[in-house]
Amino acid sequence: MTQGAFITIEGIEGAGKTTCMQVLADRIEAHGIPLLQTREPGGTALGEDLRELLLGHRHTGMADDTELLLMFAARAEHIQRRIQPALDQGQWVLCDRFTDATYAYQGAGRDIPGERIAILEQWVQGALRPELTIVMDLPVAQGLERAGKRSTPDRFESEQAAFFERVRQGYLDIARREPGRVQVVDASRGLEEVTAGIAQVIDDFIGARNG
Ligand code: T5A
Repeated sequence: MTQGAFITIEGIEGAGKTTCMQVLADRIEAHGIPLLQTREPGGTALGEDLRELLLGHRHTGMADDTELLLMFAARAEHIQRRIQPALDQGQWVLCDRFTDATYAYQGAGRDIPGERIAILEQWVQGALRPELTIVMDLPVAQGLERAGKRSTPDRFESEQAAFFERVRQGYLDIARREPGRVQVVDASRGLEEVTAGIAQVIDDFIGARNG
């Protein structure tokens, strides 16, 4: 059986990832492709518990390495229990954030060297990498304003704007290094334009893959 495609969506807070997940899912499912929609950190019972620890305010000030290792602990569980089995069965997997978020937040944001993250990436993922990653890019102030309107800030959303500037730049650096995998969508536009941009990216991908 052909392996399913692994697709991820990334961006700073309030970029519109959650909103656009449904657009992507609808386009994929319209082609009759079986799809698993999931998110990180999370996606499993254990992963969702780790998400609470990571996003909640109970452990404000946790060590950067602890944060990094908890992200990869959740990811190990997620890959072994859900992502890899789904791909092996030919399902496509659409994931709200994955390891690019670790390079952007723990790497660029918290200044953990990329080489250390790469060791964990290799250990936890083996050869597994997303085939397509959509980075939703917008100015930090605009993203934080949108996120702030939606809910009270979690532990990450309570960071200073300078942190998110580094995270945004971290994503753009990944996109520059890997243009074949990463597509940047201008998320600062109105929802209709953004979703049209997203739809174009996924339609092109489906067309090329099913070729
Ligand atoms: N993290 C995660 C790490 O540090 N390392 C890692 O390895 C991983 C995997 C997860 C946190 O964990 C961190 C990063 C994150 O801080 P999360 O909930 O997945 O948290 O991520 P958030 O960015 O917090 O999710 P948000 O829900 O804030 O952002 P979204 O999903 O990008 O935005 P969305 O769709 O909820 O939209 C926000 C608001 O804006 C509106 C929406 O209606 C909504 O109200 N909106 C728009 N308004 C106008 N125009 C548009 N184009 C709009 N698009 C959306």
